[in-house]
Amino acid sequence: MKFSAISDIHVKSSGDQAEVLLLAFLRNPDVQSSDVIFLLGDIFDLMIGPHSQYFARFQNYFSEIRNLFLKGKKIYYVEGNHDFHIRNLYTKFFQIHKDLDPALFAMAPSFEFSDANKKIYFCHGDDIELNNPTYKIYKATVTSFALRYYANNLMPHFLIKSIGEYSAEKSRRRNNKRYSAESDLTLVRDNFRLSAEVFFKKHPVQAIVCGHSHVKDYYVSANGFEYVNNGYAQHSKTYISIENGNISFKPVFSESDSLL
Ligand SMILES: [Mn+2]
Repeated sequence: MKFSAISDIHVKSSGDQAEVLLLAFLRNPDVQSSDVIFLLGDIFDLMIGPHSQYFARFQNYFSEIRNLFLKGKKIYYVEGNHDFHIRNLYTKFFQIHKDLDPALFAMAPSFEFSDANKKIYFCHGDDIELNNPTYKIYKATVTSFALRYYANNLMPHFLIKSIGEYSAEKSRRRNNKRYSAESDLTLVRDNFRLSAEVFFKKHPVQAIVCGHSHVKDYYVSANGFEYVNNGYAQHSKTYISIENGNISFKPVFSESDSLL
């Protein structure tokens, strides 16, 4: 089997560089030849709740996934911490596009596949991350029943849009800082390797595929599993490809794209 996975693209608005990357990923012939295409969270920044406005704001994305579903391609989505409470958005999407098969789309906190004698675990990465107590409080709050209800039923779209623009500016500053210090990356990378080790003890698999850390990494554990993270997609400009159990990073853009 063949899987393609990407996360942490952080598309803020249609026409930005992140959207260019997301569309190039979805249009990539190698990605399109996968059995399953995984979107592992933080694809959008922000996308919260089932607001129909997203269909217009991210028209290119929704028409691209429509094309993929028309071709019978499967897309499996794991919500991140910048795109969540969006299950009902996809329910609406399939209500609008009655010619598409909703069984081609799945959403879950994680997915597990067995192929080529390997059990492969796909997630966003925040659920396995250790040593981040403030994040855990944030995550528990945003996924609480009350906020889920608010996001699905009451939260106005304009509020999410303005929160998105504010937090985009904050995370831009944070990322600039993050990428200026090499030692910071090593700490985050090692914490995720450790998190993968701890996860593996409770839940043994042969490969853990995730994102969230924004630190690209491929690590083979002495305990006999692989951990792979594609990092911040706008920096890595790659995606994770798993073909017959073999994991590699592949470039999102083909050479013909760069000639455009
Ligand atoms: Mn994240």
